[in-house]
Amino acid sequence: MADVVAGLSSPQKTLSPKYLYDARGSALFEEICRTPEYYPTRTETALLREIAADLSALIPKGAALIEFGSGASDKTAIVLDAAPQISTYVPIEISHDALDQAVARLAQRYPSLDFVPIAGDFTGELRLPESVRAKSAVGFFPGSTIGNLDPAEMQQFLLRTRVLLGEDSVLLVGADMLKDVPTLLAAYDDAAGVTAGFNRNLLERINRELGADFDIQAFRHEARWNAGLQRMEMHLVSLHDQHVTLGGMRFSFSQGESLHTENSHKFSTDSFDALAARSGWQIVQQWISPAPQFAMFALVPA
Ligand code: AVJ
Repeated sequence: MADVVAGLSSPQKTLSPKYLYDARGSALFEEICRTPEYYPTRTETALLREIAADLSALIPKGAALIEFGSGASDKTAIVLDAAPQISTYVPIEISHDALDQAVARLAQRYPSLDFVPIAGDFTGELRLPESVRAKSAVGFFPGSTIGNLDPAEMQQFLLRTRVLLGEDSVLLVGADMLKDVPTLLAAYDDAAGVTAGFNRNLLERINRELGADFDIQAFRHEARWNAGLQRMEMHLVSLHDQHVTLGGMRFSFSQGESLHTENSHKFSTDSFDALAARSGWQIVQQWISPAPQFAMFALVPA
């Protein structure tokens, strides 16, 4: 609540993207992945299949695979199939339901794998149990989820992860690459309106959980390319002058004013290399798909 009030009180109204992923939001995101315009998920999945043997070669015998923001663990099986030397899977996920379901499903498919699920926010302070710390750590952070963080948060995440995973670790990070703006705009504003529904669901959630009175239909979804900051942005734009009440407070929106709901940063090999370098890591190997380009970076402590 305090978070939402603070976001609505700033000159550029903002809400944290993590609130997009309630049960309905997660289901809508999966639907986005099936739209023809949203290329990142299918491109990354195809890339992972393509490079699975290369990834396996980087993974030591008996390693623990630690996945950040694992969700439904959809891409994990590609790595587990290619690298049977992995002994332990450590999914870190804030949604208990998603975590339980993913573990139940994978436990059936990989009966000899050890599971050490951690329910928590991957951007927070994390600790691994001793049983996991004794093993070589391979971090897995697919989906270009890193692109949703601000540059300072990306750096903090990578610095903390370096401490968490230790000196002999490898960190595999999926990152969406810079590309022509029309492809990006279409990916974040699909013709069927699924992304628009995903964005508006945030207001429904705030109405339901925090007792606000957003008139959902009075906001339209907008995807914007921010060239200076090299990121896609999602906004909800007020169609007319209006007020919203929340927690006994009134927030006014003028016509055309936007509520900024998400950033998805896009990378070049140079920008990702610079991010790694200022965060205690270095790129040891990288794989980039054909256009629309999506990359997998293998990092080791610098
Ligand atoms: C799952 C956070 C990586 O930023 O591309 C998709 C979320 N937002 N369409 C992304 C999203 C709008 C997605 N991530």
